[in-house]
Amino acid sequence: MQKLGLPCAMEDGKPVWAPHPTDGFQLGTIIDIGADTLTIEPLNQKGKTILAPISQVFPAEDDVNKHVEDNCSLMYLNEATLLNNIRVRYSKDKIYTFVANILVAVNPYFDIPSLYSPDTVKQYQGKSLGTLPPHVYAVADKAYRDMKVLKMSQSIIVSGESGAGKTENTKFVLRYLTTSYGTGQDIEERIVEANPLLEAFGNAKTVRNNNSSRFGKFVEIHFNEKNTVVGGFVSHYLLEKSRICMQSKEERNYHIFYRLCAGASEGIQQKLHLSSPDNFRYLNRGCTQFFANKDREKVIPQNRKSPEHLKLGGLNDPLLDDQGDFNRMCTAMKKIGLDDTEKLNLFQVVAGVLHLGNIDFEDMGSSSGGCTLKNGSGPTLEYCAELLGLEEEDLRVSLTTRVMLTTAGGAKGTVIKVPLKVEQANNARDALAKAIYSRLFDHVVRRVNQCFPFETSSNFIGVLDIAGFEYFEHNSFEQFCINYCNEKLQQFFNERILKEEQELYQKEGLGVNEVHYVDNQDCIDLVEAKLIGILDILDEENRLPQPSDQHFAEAVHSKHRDHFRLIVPRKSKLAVHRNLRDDEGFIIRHFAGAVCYETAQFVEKNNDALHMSLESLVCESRDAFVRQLFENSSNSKDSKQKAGKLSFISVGNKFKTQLNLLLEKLRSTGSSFVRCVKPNLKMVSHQFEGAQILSQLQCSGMVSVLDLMQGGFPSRAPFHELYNMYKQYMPSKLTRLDPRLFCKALFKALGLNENDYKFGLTRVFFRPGKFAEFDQIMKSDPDHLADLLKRVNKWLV
Ligand code: AOV
Ligand code: MG
Repeated sequence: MQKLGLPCAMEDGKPVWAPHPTDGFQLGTIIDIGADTLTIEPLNQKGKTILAPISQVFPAEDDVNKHVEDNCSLMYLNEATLLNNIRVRYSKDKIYTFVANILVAVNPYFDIPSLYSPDTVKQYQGKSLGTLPPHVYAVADKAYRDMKVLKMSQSIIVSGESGAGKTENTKFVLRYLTTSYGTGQDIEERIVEANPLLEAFGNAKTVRNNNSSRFGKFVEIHFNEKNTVVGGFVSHYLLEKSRICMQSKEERNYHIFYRLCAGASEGIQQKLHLSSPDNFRYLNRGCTQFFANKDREKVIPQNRKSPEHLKLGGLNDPLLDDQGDFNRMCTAMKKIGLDDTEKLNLFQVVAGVLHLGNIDFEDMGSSSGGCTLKNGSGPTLEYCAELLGLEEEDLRVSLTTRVMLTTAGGAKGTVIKVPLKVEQANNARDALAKAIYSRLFDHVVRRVNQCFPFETSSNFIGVLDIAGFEYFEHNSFEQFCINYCNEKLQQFFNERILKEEQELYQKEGLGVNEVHYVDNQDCIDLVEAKLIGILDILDEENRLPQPSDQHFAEAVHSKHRDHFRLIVPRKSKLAVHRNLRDDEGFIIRHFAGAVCYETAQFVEKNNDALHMSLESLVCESRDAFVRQLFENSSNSKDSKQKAGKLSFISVGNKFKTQLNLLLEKLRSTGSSFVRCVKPNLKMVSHQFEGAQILSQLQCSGMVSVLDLMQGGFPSRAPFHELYNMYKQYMPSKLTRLDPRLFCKALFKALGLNENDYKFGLTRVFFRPGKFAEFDQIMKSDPDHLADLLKRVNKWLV
């Protein structure tokens, strides 16, 4: 018996998906229907019942072990059937699944044989979506064909949480396009080989991913008017700077530091005064727990357990092969055309940062309140100065004092040196290290871009590899920026998928009810609006003589007292946040869920400027390379005038500008989406953690897509395609009709239920699951087909 308000597929006795705490969903049957809850008997626990809200129970397919390549050919499109389809496919090592044109990619955590082989690459070239099994190559090829046919640049937006496989899939796309549509010259190789270099400087081991990208990137491959690769361009976003000086437990600094220590030749080691990573403060405070972790030990590949690796000390992570990676990186550097001098320049600055980190301070113990270098910091200071091209004395003074402009006593403009306390000197040292390293990273990207220059380009295919929505126990400025970015990308996704889908229905005259989705413009405004947006409030704080994180948080709350998207930490569901005071954080209701941001350090993290004394120190380095890193910094000019003023370069607003440029670019291209999914937290193969995968699908907006599809017509085929596909099975009388009439006649003859499909102006649209049914009749049932042909004939007479 079917009750009011339930989808027609859900009635007593029929199988349904009911919520399950770890698997996401479990199969069961409805045994009682309440006002807004259902009583369900789980299939594998006869006699037991659970109660579930109606909104969280979904109709199941008749055969739950069946899987489909395009999720839209299922009868019931909902989050439970999507999860199940992905699960069944994953268990057969089929990691890719389409939901209409959106590709879902589950990280297999092992190399699936021949999935990315050169033969596979060849197979996908020139093939329409849907003719071969789902693959990231299919998406890449569609982008290429669209670019060619529509004469329009394309972008592929790859998203997902940390460790979901974004960077790997991005690399597969780049390799696919360059090998398939290049000229066979080394420009293509360079585009691919740029990655090891970027990853050496911008990736690190985190608890979520042993090779986590700590920056976002948009890689464009440019094509000429003949649609062959002519060059490339990389834009990068927001390198995580806090990692340079400090890492969380079991995490590491950027790969390059360890690789240099492990792999550089003895000559270089000596020149750079390097030794084991354990001897450097910036490296030895993260990964300390590693060897105590028994679980991880089990998955260490045998070949990496060699004594050579272990002798490098506790910081050599057995999961990573720093020495081998160093060699691979050097090969890549060579391939993209970096000579030994350039290589050494890079290494020298990296080593300089390491030695800088080892400089320690101690109280002078006098009334002046200042500090000095501990034990004069011995050779450390000397090494650091040498590698960065600085005078030891200048470095010492710049780290322990600050230049101020005094206005006291009317004597305007006297420059004085104020001694720093130990803590302030530590901060100065770390700020210098972060500035140098992030400038170095900018340089690496700039240098990489010089390797594949192009004079003119007709169109490009851009691949966006940027971190997905993040919410941790503690969320800071980095999460705030990345989630803001994801709000913008989500809006773009909605625009492209939801809005354009509805526009298509309209254009084709289908008369489908509009599907409402939540527009997140209000959330974007909350962050980026002029003056009252959180980014501007933060900048305003940064410009105050004495900015404070508390005052900033208060300002955010007071300017947005009744904003639907903004609430005080006290209202959090989590106890850790409920204890925060109003001036210690704020909660934003994002499209993917509420996140509590702790505002400590927001002010500091929002400022990219070095204090004057340090800025002029590096700008006047003896070393041309170091000088060049700081060349176009806005502070270096008229530095005299700025003496004493706290300089400020906004990180948040720079990101906002970059992001808006990126979105402008994306909007001007055709787009495809790849949603990456991380199957489990242990980072192992063949383990499917349903509940947390479900939450990723929800966060990525896939669920609203399914809602739209379920109410609409997710499968569609242009008349001429259907005509070409089936004409071979048809009598000649029928094939003489034009494709549209052909389809009409065929559908009429088949006696298809008119609710299952609609004729648009250029194509047929099918309700969920109905195209697959139709296709099956056409292809696999000769008796039925023969009968059908008779009817078609009759109908045509
Ligand atoms: P991410 O880019 O999404 O995370 P990665 O692309 O770095 O994630 O993938 C993490 C790891 O998963 C890789 O280092 C591989 O070991 C494995 N992996 C991913 N995709 C595949 C695949 N298709 N086949 C085999 N192994 C794979 V982050 O950068 O952390 O957000 O910031
Ligand atoms: Mg990555």
